[in-house]
Amino acid sequence: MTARQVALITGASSGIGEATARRLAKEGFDLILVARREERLRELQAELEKEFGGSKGLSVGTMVLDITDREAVRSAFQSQKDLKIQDLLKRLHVLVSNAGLAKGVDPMPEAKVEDWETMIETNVLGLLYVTRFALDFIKPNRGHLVNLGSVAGRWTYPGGGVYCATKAAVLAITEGLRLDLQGSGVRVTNIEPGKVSTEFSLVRYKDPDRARKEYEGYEPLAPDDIADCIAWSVTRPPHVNIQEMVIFPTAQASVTHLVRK
Ligand code: 8X3
Repeated sequence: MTARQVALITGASSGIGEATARRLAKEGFDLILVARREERLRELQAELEKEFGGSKGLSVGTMVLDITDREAVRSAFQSQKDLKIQDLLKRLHVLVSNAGLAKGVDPMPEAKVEDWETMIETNVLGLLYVTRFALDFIKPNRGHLVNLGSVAGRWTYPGGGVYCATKAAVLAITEGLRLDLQGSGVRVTNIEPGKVSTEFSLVRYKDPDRARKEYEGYEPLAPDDIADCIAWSVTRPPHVNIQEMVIFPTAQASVTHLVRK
């Protein structure tokens, strides 16, 4: 019997990360769930173990980690004390770099520099730290890096300049990884969603009314829709590399064209 493959998911405590954890557990992956919110991770771990553990064989570990803390990320991979996580890391095949956020929609001349720093630190540096240290464990042949880019990485919109820049960086990082990993059998995929109904807008606007309005009058994508795309990408035959996937809600034709009823 071949050992079960392990997927590590960042930002696993909610939204796309959480949906991807559920979906990959169903597909037969063991999991390492990474996020800052310990309680949410533990709840998800317990739920998944109840549904897919025992005779179904799922093993789930959690890493409470701020991915913007380089030394914490380094130590989580290189000096891991938890024996269960150590064992899971030995079987690491798939990394889903999902953790990311947007802060504010102020025009650039008025925007908060701290918001820019938070976005760049999380979406670019945090993703790079995890990728770099995870790559020491990712198995050649059947290894797979999945990056959560965005339609914002391909098209820029007013008030989104720096967020868009971070997602354009994720696209370039994906292409760089593809080139540098060529020949290793490790696949790299950039998933680029449009509007997905998650905590994203609440974090961006810090205003529940504004966040709710973001998804009113049309059917936005659900986290499960994106988890579907990720699961499909990582379950293609080994010779198939889905390099980029752009997914909009049907009502959204570009980053600036959205039809609401
Ligand atoms: C999120 C999509 O269009 O709100 O990455 O920037 S958008």
